[in-house]
Amino acid sequence: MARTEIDLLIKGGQVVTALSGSAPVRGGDMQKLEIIEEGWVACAAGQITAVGPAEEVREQVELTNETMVIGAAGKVITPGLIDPHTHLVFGGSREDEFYLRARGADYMEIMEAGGGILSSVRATRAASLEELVSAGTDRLRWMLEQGVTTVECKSGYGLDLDTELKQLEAVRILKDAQPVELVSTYLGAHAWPPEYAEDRDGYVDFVINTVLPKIREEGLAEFVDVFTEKGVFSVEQSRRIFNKAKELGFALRVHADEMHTLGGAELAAELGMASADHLLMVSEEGIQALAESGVIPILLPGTAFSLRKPYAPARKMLDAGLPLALATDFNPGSCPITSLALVMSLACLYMAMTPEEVLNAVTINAAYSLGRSERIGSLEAGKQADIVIFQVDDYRKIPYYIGTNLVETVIKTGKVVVSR
Ligand code: IZC
Ligand code: ZN
Repeated sequence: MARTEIDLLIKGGQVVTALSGSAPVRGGDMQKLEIIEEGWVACAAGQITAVGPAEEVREQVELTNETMVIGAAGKVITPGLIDPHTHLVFGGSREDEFYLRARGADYMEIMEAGGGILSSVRATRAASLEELVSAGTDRLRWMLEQGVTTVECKSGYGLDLDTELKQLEAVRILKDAQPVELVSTYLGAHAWPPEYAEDRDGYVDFVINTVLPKIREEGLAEFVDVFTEKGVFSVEQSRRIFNKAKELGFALRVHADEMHTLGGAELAAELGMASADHLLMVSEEGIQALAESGVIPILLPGTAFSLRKPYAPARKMLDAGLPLALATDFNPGSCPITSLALVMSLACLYMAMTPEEVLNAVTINAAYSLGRSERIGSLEAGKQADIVIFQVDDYRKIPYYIGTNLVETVIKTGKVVVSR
């Protein structure tokens, strides 16, 4: 057999990956991982060419003078982590509300009093494009240094046309300006803008007739999301927005059943969405509807932690055979957490997920929810070389050492982009 010339070889670590393929892993199968002790990962031109035990990979590859060799003995090698739900780009910050919430103030009450999301809307409207890009660059660096190589980013802090476009334009600039792969989502239906306080259906009309077509025309987002929540967007208002988005060719994600049991999960199943996110308050019927659909439930335990709310019923969903993903929900209000590893620890401790389940959740299932699992989300020949090396010898230590960044090396499309 002809050997492939490679430009990167990672050798001798514990290789840990979802089983091969691009399908999501569901229910009981989320316990399964492929684990290769003292494994090798070979890459060429940004792609993985071989993964396996040393003796197998050695026979398939040819090293040249240019081949970079990284010794990973005593280390864990995983796919690049994927964060499929963030509100990355915003102006200002909300540490003042953090103090209020620490003393017992409720997140939704702060919002209803004109703070919360609307406070970030004011700061984002006031920020220049350059300021949004600069802040986004810093935040993406924090995430990359913690092993995250793909991040979904929502708008939703403009609510008017110009600021929503400015946020999505910032994401477009960031895509080319730094290594993390970004996925854009339009979340105009995130809160009621002050301009439409007395005419809520007028705002829904504005989103449908003005903003969605413009964003489609400019190619500024792949997904459309809605904050479907009591006091925010009703299921009926959400359905109107989603139907139009679908007609225009967007794929869909939804903030579902976060604070109240409203039926967001059922709506996600009805419309064949890519994901239904949060689900702290999902009903039995909602779980059943998701089980009969292809929707990926994305759980965000950092938000439950930060808001001191009950956690989503992960074990019930796994028992129902669902393919769970996990994300940070990084945002300036309910969850200022950039660490996906911390979220993995919280998922283990407070949702009784296992280290195997959380690894599948932040790799292959997260990739699938973003429509990218053919290319990323596992370590296997033919996939993109997005790889993390952790400075521990067993993958179970990743969620176990809570709050410590164990990342040593991050490789994005075959290039070393973090080395600590
Ligand atoms: O800025 O508070 N829940 N949207 C829905 C958020 C939290 C983000 C925020
Ligand atoms: Zn969110």
